[in-house]
Amino acid sequence: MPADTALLVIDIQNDFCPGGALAVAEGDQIVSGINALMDEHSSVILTQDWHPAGHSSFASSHEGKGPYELTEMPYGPQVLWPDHCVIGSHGAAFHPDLRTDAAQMIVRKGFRPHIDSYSAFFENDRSTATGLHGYLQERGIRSLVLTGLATDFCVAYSALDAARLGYAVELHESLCRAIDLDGSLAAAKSQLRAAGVKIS
Ligand code: VGL
Ligand code: ZN
Repeated sequence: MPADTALLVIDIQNDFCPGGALAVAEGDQIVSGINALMDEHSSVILTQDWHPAGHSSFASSHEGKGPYELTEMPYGPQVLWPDHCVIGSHGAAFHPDLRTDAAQMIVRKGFRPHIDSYSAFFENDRSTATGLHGYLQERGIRSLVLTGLATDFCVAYSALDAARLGYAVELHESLCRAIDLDGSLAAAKSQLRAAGVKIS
């Protein structure tokens, strides 16, 4: 891979794998393929969903609401999730087989109590930056390969932001797995295609 291409690995954490709090079906089955892909990239970046206890994206923080219901946040509609990826917990840790040693940068997101963050670039208010764009610019990265969990949430939001910021974006669908809530996977894929993201 050219030196201006980076591999961005989204949220390969215990809570998104079978047995975890917000398990994505087959989430663990992509780990070895992602590890192998790391060998082809000179720049590897991981993201880690990283929420304080009582986070506003947790259904348990909203009386009368259950997981996977929608609520209205000051920044717009927000899906409510089971408690997951609580800072420092086993669920927030990377899957034990992920080659974290190969990563040069780990971006943590969702740590502000009142804003969720799906994208590796911007929180769900769409304006609070994580700092990843500045990091990539300073390293001269212009093209991104995305893999990880979940295809229709954190991977899709990251890919859409990356495309909007001007990166060439390729998403390896076989190295992603989806939550697929009420057609969210099909909706995400059509948005990704419309944004010029290459789905391979
Ligand atoms: C994610 C829901 C809540 C993801 C993170 O990684 O796709 N989904 N937090
Ligand atoms: Zn989360």
